[in-house]
Amino acid sequence: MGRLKDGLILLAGGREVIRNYDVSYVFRQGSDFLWLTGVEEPGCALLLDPKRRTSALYMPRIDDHHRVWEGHVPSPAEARRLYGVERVAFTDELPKALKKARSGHRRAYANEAALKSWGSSLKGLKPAPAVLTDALEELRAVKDAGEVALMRRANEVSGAAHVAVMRGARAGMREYQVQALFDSACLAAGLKHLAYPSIVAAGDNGAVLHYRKNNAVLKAGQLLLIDAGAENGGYAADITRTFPVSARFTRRQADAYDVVLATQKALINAAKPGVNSADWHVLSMRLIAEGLRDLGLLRGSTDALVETGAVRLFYPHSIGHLLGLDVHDGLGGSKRKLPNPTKVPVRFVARLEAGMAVTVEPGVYFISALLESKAQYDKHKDLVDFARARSWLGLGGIRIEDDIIVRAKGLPLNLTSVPKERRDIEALRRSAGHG
Ligand SMILES: [Mn+2]
Repeated sequence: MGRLKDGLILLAGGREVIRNYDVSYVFRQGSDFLWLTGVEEPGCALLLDPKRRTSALYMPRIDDHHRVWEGHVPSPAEARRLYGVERVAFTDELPKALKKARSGHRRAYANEAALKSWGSSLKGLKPAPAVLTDALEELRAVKDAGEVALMRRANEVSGAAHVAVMRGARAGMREYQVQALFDSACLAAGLKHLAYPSIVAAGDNGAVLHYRKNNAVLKAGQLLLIDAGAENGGYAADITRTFPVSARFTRRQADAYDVVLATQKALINAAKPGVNSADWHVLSMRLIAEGLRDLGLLRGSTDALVETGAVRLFYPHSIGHLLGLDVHDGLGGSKRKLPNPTKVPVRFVARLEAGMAVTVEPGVYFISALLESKAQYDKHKDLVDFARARSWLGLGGIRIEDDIIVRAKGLPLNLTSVPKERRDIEALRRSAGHG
């Protein structure tokens, strides 16, 4: 309300989506709505009036049929206590309320879903959904102590689940059986929802950035990449680890792993307030370029490897993203947006600030679609040893991802404590009986 004083603010929460017949998809509240209200029920709306400084939550009117099939839904009086909102009413009363509330306002800071449902009651006010989204992005980017506590617990539970996977995964299992180890550990520890569908990728599948099939059989000698996290009160953990299906890394796996790990640690240490996230990403590209040059996969100057995009054949994504109620938590709002000072295309270009939650997730991948492409070969043959790189195909991908909170002074707070040193991972695998 402090940011959007000259308009009426109206947000529609999420609605249930039918999967088939009378079965709905698992409902997840829209993150903006959840951030503002804490309400996890579908079909609600929030009306904020900055002029009169009032807030009202609108909930669907529930009948006995609904109560028979779906069970208890909070009454308006209960909801007022639960969510700390001044007024609670039913959504069918909202058009009438809008008629009253709109007087004296010029703009409607309503989200798209609210404009769709109640736009006719807001006629005459200038709709500004993008301004509302931007304000919320800005507010959500910096976490307060309560949010950090929720994220810390999401990370602790997810971290323990990653350790359970490192102990339990073995050759002969399907990737989805490894997924079951992770998911069940989170549920057993008290977190019912995952932040996103777990990626479990053995061997070559690790080179597919958003691998989703999770149905291949794990084989001895492969690497296993698992990118998975639970959510707590809606707040996500987003953690990736890569480890050998046998107890030990092969020489090549170890060499590539060490490049990623050294890069990841350096990038965590470099996450400070004032750093432009585009520069931070370029630093990750430089470190990976230098590491792969030492392995004979790349050649030429670090500048050239970054500026031509040659390093992107092995590292085609960026260093990280904001994290919060969404696993990819917006871009920090337009006020924080900076010009990109680099020659490299980057999506998230903002100044890092104390209190921001960010993932740090460099990776190295051996992707046949890039390494066997004639166009890529013609473009990068001077800087990439394609013959050598192709001999690494099949190794898959290595990504190491932790979640950090940028701090005003000193190193960031690392919420993730899953083993990532090679010797610790190998010791853990051995102690769990893997050969
Ligand atoms: Mn991530």
